[in-house]
Amino acid sequence: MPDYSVNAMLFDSANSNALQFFGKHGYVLVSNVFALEETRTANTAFDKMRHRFAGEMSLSIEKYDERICQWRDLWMTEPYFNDLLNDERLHGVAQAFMQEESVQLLHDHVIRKPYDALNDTVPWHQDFPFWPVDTPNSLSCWVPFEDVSEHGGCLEVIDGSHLWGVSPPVDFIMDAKEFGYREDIIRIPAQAGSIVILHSLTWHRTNPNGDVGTYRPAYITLWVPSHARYRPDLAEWHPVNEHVTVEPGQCLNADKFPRFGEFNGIPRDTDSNTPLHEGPSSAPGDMDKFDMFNATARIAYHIHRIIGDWEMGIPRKNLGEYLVDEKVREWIVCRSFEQGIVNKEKREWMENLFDRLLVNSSAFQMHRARNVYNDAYTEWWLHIGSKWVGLWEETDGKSRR
Ligand SMILES: O=C(O)CCC(=O)C(=O)O
Repeated sequence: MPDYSVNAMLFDSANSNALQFFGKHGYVLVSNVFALEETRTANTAFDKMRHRFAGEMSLSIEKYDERICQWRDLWMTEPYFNDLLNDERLHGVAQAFMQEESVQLLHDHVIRKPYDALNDTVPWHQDFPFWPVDTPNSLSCWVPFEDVSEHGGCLEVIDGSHLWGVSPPVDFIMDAKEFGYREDIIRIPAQAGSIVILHSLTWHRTNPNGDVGTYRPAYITLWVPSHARYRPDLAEWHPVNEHVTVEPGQCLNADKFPRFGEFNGIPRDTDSNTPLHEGPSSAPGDMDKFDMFNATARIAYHIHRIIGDWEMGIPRKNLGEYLVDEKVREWIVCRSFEQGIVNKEKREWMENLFDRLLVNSSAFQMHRARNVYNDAYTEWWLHIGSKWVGLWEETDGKSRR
């Protein structure tokens, strides 16, 4: 007996039954929104983009797919995705289920789970706590470009959990949330071209894709009401902040956060009865901690200290700048051997880890693409970073910055 049930409710539009279902369960599946031919065209556009990005990073597509599985802000650079975003069938659904006259895109992304490449669990989480806005009356639309079976890495939700309120953002790498056995876990298999709508407070995850020969590309758009107010303090780490040109408390700028529907321009709070969270438990400057929100900056800080630049007051570089530098790599290896942080037999493992970290940081810098599972970052912290931090704490009494 599986420890989940399988969703069997399909709706053919955002009709009143579908709205009622969404209000009760926090998710809904609207089928056949896009024709099969359209999803094939979408997949082809997406594949071309992946190949182009791999080429720009001088990687074979196989090597690229081993390390990269998430791409964001596609509408900004890829005409096909811009057309898709502007398709009324997509933003109209967001508008209908949010019951808002006007909605705004927070960002878009594709997550791909190929059976034979990067394919792991995206842990349980709510989406809203990751977003720098103040309105949990928000949602995401998840559009698979291939059929996704119940074993194919489909979305899995806790039924009705959007009514549980707002929890702090889940740190996927250091503190993944586990619920254990529950009777209300539902998997949502979906056909290519359907849309799964998820309330931004619904607890959800995806499992590894167990279907041989499938890739599970899903186009995900995240939507907030246009009157949502910008709250950078809730998610200072979030990459969308780089596109914001308004002040805290104002509505998001429509040039980078496309808006659909009539809007009077007035910021407003519809959820004043829902207490919000306080952001990640460690602050961005808290360099002795490690979490997924600030992992890149923290690793750059570790390297800054390991190679001695920190002590000499030399400004910190970004992670990619360190990792392309052979001298820096060698210095990290030698110093980590010297201090007994890493065993000398592990040189090859370290080189491989540097390569993986470099691909991840370059993919993000060049194309806003990443490995959603952050495994290289976690490995760095567990086997190198945390040991150096322990050493500094011993020698400093406390870490100086
Ligand atoms: O598509 C996936 O694998 C994960 C999607 C997800 O968790 C999300 O959109 O928040």
